[in-house]
Amino acid sequence: MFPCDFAWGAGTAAYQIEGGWDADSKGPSIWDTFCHGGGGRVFAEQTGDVACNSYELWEKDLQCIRQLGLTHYRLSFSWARLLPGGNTQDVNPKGVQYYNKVIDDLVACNVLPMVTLYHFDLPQALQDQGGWQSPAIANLFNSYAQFCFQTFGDRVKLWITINEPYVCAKLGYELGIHAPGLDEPGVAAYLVGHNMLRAHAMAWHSYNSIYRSKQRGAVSLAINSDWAEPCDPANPEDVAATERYLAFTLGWFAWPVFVSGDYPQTMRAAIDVQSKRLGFSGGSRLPSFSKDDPTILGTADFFALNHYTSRKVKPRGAFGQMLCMKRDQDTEDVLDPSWPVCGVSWLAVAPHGLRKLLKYIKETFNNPPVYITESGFSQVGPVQIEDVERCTFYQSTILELAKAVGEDGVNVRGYFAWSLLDNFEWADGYSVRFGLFHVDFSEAERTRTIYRSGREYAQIIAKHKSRTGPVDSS
Ligand code: GBH
Repeated sequence: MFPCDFAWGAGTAAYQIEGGWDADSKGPSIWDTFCHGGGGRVFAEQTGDVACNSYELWEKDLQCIRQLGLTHYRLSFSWARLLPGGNTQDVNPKGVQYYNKVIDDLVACNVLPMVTLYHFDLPQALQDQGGWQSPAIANLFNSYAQFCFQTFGDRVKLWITINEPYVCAKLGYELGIHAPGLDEPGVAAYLVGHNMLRAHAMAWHSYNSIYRSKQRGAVSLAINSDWAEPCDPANPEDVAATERYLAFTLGWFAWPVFVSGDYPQTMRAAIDVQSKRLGFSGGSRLPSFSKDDPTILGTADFFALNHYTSRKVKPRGAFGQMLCMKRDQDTEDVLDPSWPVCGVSWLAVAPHGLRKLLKYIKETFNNPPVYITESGFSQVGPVQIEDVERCTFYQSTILELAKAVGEDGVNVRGYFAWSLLDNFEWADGYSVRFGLFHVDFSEAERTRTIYRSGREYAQIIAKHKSRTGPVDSS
């Protein structure tokens, strides 16, 4: 039912697991600055200074990966570990050595790496030059990407340029919940998203023209999206609100890359209407692509989807005089009471949404190959190694995935559970656990212990591997 070369993976991100925040000449990133700045922005003032200490304990991670029987492992590179000042004039050999070891070990164990170049942790040196709000960032990112393709692309065949530009832009620049902790509502996030698309596209074009013929890999960006459906499907206002919801999340980045080279019409119209209402006179807050920008359309070799949950949507109405994304989007989302809520407030379990979203992606974006690059379930409060709720989550999610592949004919190429390990869950610190392995953060060894969900995921993988026979490596 799943193709024989289907990727069964799990993912992590550098800042969430590595620690070694200033080890061996690593430069600081915006997350180091954000966490060290205090001010109650991260749960209990926790930091990723040590995290799972994967910088020193990589071999333990490899054991976990092997224990699960993963065919693929998704990790991210810390830009500031490779290039402490953010630019390629100053390469940190110890950083190169670390990722070389990780990649070589994976390949030696027959586990294929998928590498994310950017998972929220901009070098602080580049933030000091304007970061993602400066148009110059696209060139800098492109140089970093080229450096990585050049150095690691002989072994890495699956690349994600930027993880969740939506989250970076909105949580980092609109809401101030993530680093760099800015809140310039209604303006900055659109600019950041724009520069991320320009940066992504430049990196894709570099790969395409310089590296592809030799390295034969594939490059995309990871787009996060919930599934959304109208509260009342018979109410046209709810239907329109749902369309806006999808345009402002999935559409913001998927439309330019997969459909038109530009933002969804629905999104621009909604933003311009609110600008007008509030007498904003600085032109459209959503930037436009110019002929000097790289071509955005067609810059993804597959669709990388991070998917966690679903929403029911209706219009919001009633706002104050504040310009902000929420107002532009003008939607209110509610959870169906039948969907169980897990640890964190935003994550309601509605596995049917994955199947619907995959079908929507197939139909809207011309049947692209899809990797689900994140899917997972969190635990909050007392640790339960027998994490039966998470087991149910993975069982039911993978069942919906099987239907999407088998019945709807969606071209899904792989599934990556989030996450291999309990880790630093951004503003929630260590209070929220997403791992297939429990990590004991109270002791120096950071002991990894498999959860029941990890054991069950390993069984699922083994079952599918045996059904499809060994992967032909020729
Ligand atoms: C992923 O984003 C991240 O890629 C990953 O690093 C992280 O560990 C994982 O989620 C688990 O959280 O703060 O109420 O405004 C998932 C998509 C979108 C989920 C934003 C949380 C925040 C809601 N995220 N959402 S809120």
